Amino acid sequence: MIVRQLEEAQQSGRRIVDPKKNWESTRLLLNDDNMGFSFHITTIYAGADFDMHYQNHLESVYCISGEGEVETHADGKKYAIKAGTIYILDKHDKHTLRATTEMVMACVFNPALKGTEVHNAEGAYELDADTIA
Ligand code: 9YT
Repeated sequence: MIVRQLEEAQQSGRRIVDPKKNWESTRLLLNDDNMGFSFHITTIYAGADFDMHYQNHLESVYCISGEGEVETHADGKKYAIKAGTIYILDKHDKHTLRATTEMVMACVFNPALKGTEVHNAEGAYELDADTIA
């Protein structure tokens, strides 16, 4: 069994800060744990408004706290996000995330992230990222 503490992970290389300063994410469970998915606690900063398109991954996002909205580009639908909301990008949906307040999210990625990924120009993660040492 593997046991980790968020507070400890936040002090380590598991905490990744978005170079564009929209979010930070502490990656508690990664590819080298061999679970088939990765699990992260992500903070979306208040006022963030940015596009993502996970062409190489499926992602589920559960809101622990905060408020915002997610908009899917294919149909222009907007969904309110508050504590208890989950959105599931089962079609690699291109989307915009907006944070009215700071939002804390639990995020699961399949395939698992390796550790150091940040968004490319399309708002996706490449598959050849480095593993955290
Ligand atoms: C909700 C979302 O995808 N935010 C971007 C960061 C991502 N959750 C991550 O790398 O943990």
